[in-house]
Amino acid sequence: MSDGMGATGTGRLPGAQRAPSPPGLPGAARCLVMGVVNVTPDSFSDGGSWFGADAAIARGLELAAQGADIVDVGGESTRPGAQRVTADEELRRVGPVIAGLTQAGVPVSVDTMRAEVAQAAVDAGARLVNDVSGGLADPEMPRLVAQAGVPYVVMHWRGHSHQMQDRAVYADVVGEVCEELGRRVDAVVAAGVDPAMIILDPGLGFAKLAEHNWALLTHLADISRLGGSGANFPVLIGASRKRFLGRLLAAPDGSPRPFAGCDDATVAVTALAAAAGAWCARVHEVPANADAVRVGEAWREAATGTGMAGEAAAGTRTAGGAGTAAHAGDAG
Ligand code: PMM
Repeated sequence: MSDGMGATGTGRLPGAQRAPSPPGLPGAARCLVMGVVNVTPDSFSDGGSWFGADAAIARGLELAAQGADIVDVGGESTRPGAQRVTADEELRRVGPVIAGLTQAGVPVSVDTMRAEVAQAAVDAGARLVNDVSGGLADPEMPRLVAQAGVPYVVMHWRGHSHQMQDRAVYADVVGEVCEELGRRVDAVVAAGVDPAMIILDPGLGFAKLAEHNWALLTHLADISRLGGSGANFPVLIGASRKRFLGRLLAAPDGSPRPFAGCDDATVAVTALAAAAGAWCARVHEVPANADAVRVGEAWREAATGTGMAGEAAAGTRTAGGAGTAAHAGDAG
């Protein structure tokens, strides 16, 4: 498969040309950081921490102040085995939080599989619909997104939480995820969604075993182009605190590292994904990930001979900032 990096790519990291942000979202001069606020009692990584509108709004404001470009607000846990909540309950959880954050000027996305919730969220000011089912859970969703004219995260998904791990069976995970995402893109475009509004997500941990997640992370350029050489979609990744990191960092007795001990590993994935051209990283803890996307970007630019690092290499910048000629001469 192509690494999608073009003639300047020299194999340092398999990098994609990062697609621009869809209209209405922060620009993407680097990989963006999406901070997570789960207004749920049971999300596996932060369930219960921000359950209540005031706590959730305060957390969203904190994430934005720490450097989150977008704050993703969800009211339904998608952890493996989770049971669904009603639409009314989901709306009750996320509505005031989205309204409070957007009124404070924070760019907000809504993490929902329901058109009804997405509609209310957009009405309250959400700028992005993050649908982990890619329009499969609620057939009304693509039409609603098309009418609302907001960007849309189409994630790879094979079924609701109670059944998804049984479906983590692949002969060629990258090829199959690209093919299945491609079919979702065709379906949502047929429902009226502008392709320029689509963001793709490989759905780490959703009907995926650890080896599937790693394979997908190392093929972001293929996901961006759906395995072909056509359109270059922005790619969002959600590795933060997921079980495959806990398993990687397991204790000698094999017990997985608890999620709260996986933030450093998340930061490492964020840096690598940013270097490989990811458009956005969805994370629970922002500060170190906000640093990591800048490291990843400098790495990518140096590898591809573009941007700040490339200008420094060409001697076109003379003072100030990382990657300048002056900086390059520092002993440190
Ligand atoms: N993961 C979770 C929830 N929402 N949205 C996108 N686009 N991508 C993801 O990988 C994703 C998501 C589950 O994680 P959480 O319960 O810790 O939020």
